[in-house]
Amino acid sequence: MNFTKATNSDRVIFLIDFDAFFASCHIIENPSYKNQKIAVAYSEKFSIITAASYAAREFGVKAGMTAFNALKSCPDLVLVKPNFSLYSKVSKMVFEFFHDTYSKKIELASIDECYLDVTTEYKKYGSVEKMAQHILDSVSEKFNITCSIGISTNKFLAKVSSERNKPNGFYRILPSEIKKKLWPLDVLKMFGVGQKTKIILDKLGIKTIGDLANSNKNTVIEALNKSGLILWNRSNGIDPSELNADFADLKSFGAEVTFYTPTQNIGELEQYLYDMAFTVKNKLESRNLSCKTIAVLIKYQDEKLSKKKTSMQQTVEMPISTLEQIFAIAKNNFYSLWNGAEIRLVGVRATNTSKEYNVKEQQTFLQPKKNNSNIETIVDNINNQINIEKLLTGTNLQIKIDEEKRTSKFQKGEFDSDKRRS
Ligand code: TTP
Ligand code: MG
Ligand code: MG
Repeated sequence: MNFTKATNSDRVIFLIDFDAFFASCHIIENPSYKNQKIAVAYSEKFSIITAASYAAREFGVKAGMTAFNALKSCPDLVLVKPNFSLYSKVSKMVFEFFHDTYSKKIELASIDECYLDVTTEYKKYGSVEKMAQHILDSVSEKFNITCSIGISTNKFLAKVSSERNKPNGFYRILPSEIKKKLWPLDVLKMFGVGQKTKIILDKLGIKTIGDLANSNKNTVIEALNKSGLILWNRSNGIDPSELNADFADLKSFGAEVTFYTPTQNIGELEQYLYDMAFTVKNKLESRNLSCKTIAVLIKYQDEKLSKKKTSMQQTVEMPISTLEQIFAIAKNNFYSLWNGAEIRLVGVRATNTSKEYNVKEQQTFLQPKKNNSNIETIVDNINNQINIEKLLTGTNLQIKIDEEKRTSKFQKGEFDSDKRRS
């Protein structure tokens, strides 16, 4: 195999992933958390840890554990309440810095990961490694958090490399090093190989990435169809995919969360919907925008179900921008969409944004002395448009949520009314 030709080894791609991201964001707000044993979770026994600092990881604390088990292995662990708008603010701020400072070719891959194509830019820094070190130093100096960098000639190899020298380090795989650095790894390390694919590959006697690379291409395609070809190519270091370098991504107004443990707990789901509506509202507010469309996205745990429709959006005639409005429409969409089965991912997104009419501005500008009645009017107008469920003003919202929780058909007797944050 001619790697040089097949992998277009002229490219220099970085995958930058923040270390212990959610936990690290809280250090920005509260510097005394630096190097401390902290984890992000609600302070309830069965709340799931979404991120753990590296200091906490030394005591066995891992994302995906319950707060209860984490405290058992690390009794002085500090649990920090999730703050989704903080995470998206930090992520946006650092990604913008990368875009302005290092490369215009940036693809945002998740809230804490981005690809940078630095094929031409690295020369200014003397070498690829010097540029990587420059990024690590700047992030830590400017933002008081750390990240790690995977470097290679394509996105797949950069992603695999990014996990090899965490935290606060970089790792590079050159095309000539694939045999030594990539092939010994378990196939599970490849993005796109989950337990189901692993079982199929196991049957073919494929355990490592090297096994896959050296197996018969057609046998793998027969077993896994199109994804078989992609995986076989990647195991051989081939990934021609370009960066989806549309910086407009930063201008999208969404938030989503993936659950380590899939959930059908209505209290927990509503809590996340509420937090995400809050993030969306803040994102709109920071650009002084309103929107007309709110979409909700669900991914079910059961793969058969995820093939069914998993997103629902609703467009209203009059632009909206308040938390109550966004949450109410998101909740509407959610209940129209959800079949009660276990959910792996849920997201809320605002589209159809505009500056032309901002409900909040109108309300304070036009009728400053009649705030409340104006809110009621706006809420009523929107209720008439969506015509499914009443939107509520802030005062009534919590009462309504509590009522619904008590009567929900999805409740299944497992809901603990104390679980929801107010
Ligand atoms: P990761 O980058 O996977 O993890 P991390 O940044 O906490 O740790 P590492 O240093 O190993 O990169 O995910 C980024 C954030 O996304 C993480 O801090 C919490 C959140 N997250 C979830 O909410 N659910 C999930 O299933 C995963 C994988 C992450
Ligand atoms: Mg990370
Ligand atoms: Mg990540």
